[in-house]
Amino acid sequence: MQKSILILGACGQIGTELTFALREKYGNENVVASDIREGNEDIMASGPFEILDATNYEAIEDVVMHYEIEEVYLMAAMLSATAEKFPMRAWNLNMNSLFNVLNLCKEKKISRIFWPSSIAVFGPNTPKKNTPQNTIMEPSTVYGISKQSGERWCEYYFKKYGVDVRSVRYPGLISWKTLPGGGTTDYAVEIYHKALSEGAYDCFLQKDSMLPMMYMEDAIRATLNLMDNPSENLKVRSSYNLAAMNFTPEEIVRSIQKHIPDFTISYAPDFRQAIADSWPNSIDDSQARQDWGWKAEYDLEKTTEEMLKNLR
Ligand code: AKB
Repeated sequence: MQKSILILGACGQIGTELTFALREKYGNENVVASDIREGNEDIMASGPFEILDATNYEAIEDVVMHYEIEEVYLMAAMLSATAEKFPMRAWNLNMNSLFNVLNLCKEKKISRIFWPSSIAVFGPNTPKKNTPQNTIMEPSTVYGISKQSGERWCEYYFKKYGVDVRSVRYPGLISWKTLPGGGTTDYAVEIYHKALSEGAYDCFLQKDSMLPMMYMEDAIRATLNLMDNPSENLKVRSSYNLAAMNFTPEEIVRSIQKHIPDFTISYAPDFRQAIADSWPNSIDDSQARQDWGWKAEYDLEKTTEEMLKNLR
């Protein structure tokens, strides 16, 4: 099937791999990558690339019209740790970029949107274990507040204007192609880099902080799968819970030590500990399994093998 796609925030951790996957699926020339600044050279060289500010409605509209874009993936966002330092900038980027694409779809200039939400929509009063799809959501972080508001707006635009917006609540994502930036779950990527380069890592979370995580290949498969499903299958238009594995820093260390026995860890929790403490330990993703057949393939051991093999 031929379609024309725009990715906003294509040079970030998820955007990079999503761009490669979409170009493979739909053809390089049909997938326009964009970001606020130049980034990954392969992304800029392998297909159309535009410098684009996701908060600028007119600029996005120009690109949409020029390339006759049908689908937009909005991956530009400020993540949890950075957002705590720049609350207003985070709110401006995370919300205005979403309104821009929702309004483009409302005005029938595009026909479908993917927008990522996060486990950050949950807060300290949410049940921590097997967090259900529908539950108490009182996020205590700037990023979480923006994602929860975004979910409400997505559902509103779907119900009120028929905007076909689809979303998942990503857990922490582990990948080797591009480093994450500004998140609380970033430690689970940094730790592999440091294990190989220095044989030691100083972790900013305490050893028993359990968080939901996912290997990038699963996350990309989930995203493409959700976007491929017929609209009538999708019962949730806020955002779907998505799960793969849950682990603590101590557990990821043990998994790495199976390959690098001398690897050592020290713990120096900082302000990100409070963010991690407010998030679930594990997620119930049965609604996604039921509606569109979601199932994760990577557990911690398989993720560790892939990360070390590819980073080496
Ligand atoms: C973060 O740590 O901020 C992100 C997320 C869980 O959405 N990785």
